[in-house]
Amino acid sequence: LEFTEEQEALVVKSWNSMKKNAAELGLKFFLKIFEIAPSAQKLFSFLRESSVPLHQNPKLKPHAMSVFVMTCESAVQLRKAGKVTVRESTLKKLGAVHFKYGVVDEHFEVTKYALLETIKDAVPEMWSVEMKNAWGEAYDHLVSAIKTEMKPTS
Ligand code: HEM
Ligand code: ISQ
Repeated sequence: LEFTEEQEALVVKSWNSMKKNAAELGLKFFLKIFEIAPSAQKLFSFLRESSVPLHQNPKLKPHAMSVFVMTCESAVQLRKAGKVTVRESTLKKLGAVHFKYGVVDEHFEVTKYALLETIKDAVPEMWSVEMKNAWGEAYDHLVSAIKTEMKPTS
């Protein structure tokens, strides 16, 4: 099953419309994850070690945005190359970090759900089953690429 130009367009179009509100979007994304899986909050060192409330944490927005940006980039790569083509070194780093911090399959599932809900709330007028599936597929491919590198560094 290939990733179509239409699917790529749905992802890119919605991201272009959402990114103006990056700060709000990032906070909502995090809050949705922690609403479903409160214990996931403990995984993030910059939240554990912080004395300011969640919404004032300076690392929150850039971190949350990296998930949106990388998923959007994966949609482009899937259409162009039929697979996720994140740089080898980036993928190794991502795999190692997520392994080290104890991220498991359930976290990836909750995060997928939260990502899709956040997009739905951000661009309700654009939202459709096709858009949901396009973002979902791009996310799934990115996650399986990260998972292949989730092992201890020797
Ligand atoms: C760190 C992206 C899924 C938890 C990171 C970093 C990136 C990233 C870019 C920073 C890595 C670095 O330090 O260089 C992604 C992407 C994901 C994903 C693209 C899925 C497509 C998840 C999930 C969880 C998670 C499902 C758990 C709910 C973490 C944690 C860190 C991290 C705990 C380390 C944060 C710290 O420095 O304390 N992720 N992530 N990630 N991610 Fe993810
Ligand atoms: C996963 N990895 C890093 C940062 C994140 C921010 C929000 C939601 C998920 C994340």
